[in-house]
Amino acid sequence: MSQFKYSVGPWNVHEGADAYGPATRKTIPFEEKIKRFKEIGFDAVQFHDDDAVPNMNELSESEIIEEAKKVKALLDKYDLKAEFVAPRLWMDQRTIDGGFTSNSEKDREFAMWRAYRSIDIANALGCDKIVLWLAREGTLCYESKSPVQATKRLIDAINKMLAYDENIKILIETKPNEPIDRSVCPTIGHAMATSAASIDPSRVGGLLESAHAILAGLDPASEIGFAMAMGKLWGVHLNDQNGMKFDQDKSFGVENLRQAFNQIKVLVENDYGKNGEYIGLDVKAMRTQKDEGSYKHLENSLKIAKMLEEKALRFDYDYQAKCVAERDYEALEMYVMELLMKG
Ligand code: 3MF
Ligand code: MG
Repeated sequence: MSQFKYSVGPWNVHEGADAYGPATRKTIPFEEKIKRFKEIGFDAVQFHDDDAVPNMNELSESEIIEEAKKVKALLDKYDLKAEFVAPRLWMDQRTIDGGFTSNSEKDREFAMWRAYRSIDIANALGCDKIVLWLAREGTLCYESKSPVQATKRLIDAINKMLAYDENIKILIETKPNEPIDRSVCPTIGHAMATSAASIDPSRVGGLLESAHAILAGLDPASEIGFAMAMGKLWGVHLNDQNGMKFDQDKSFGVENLRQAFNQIKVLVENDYGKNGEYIGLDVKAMRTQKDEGSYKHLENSLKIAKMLEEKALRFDYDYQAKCVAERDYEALEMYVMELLMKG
């Protein structure tokens, strides 16, 4: 039995389009995805605001809430929870230059409108977490934005959300680049500092994605550990990444097995999930995968995470202490390799 509950987003089952080519798989209807998520063993679903309410820009504020309630009924039907809602501030014409940190006041207002609606949708879905993946909050042309002003604008936007709803929690999902070049909030350390600068640090935390840490040249397990030391790791997106290149969202553990093990180990050791947090698997199938394999990467990632949890539970802390006392880290390292490589 796993100590963890798992979540997934509808975007994790996708058609395979990339920047250089069209879709390779057919679109799967939303309800069918939800049904399969439950069958595969997930406990909760992650939402972008418009995953829950498509065309929300054309709807009134009360219509948006009504639409979100229909999605809540669908989740109830399949006995799934909503983990979080994320305002999708990267698709719209009005967020080309970023939302919260845009140089245009009108665009910043639009971003706030979407952020408030995300909170309304979260309430209708019965969850209290808003994730900010700050996709375009940064620069392509460095001199186009002041890093000081952009950071202050981000804090200001977060403060407005905190003031809008006194129960909502904000999780900053950090990422150093892609689609933006230089992000205003690239690492978990930045998220923690932003939290500390907000009007209610107890309601601003972080979400660490393995691939995003690797893209920043950092170790995902250490990023997780840092946020946990602050009591502010409220979400993770486990996946994998082959070095510092484009964001790959590979199945968890398939590139960096020892690094994956250490992510699970730090989560196990620090009782991640004790306040209802989920392990999210933010993975994507390879573009080459056929339609019938649309969910295999999710099944594989879940299986790998559970196998690594079992290894983490078997970790011999007495032997570790002995190696540490003798400063024999070669022996400790070999022990870890054998733990991972033997059945
Ligand atoms: C991009 C991501 C995003 C976020 C999602 C929810 C589309 O690299 O990781 O996935 O996870 O927006 O926060
Ligand atoms: Mg993610």
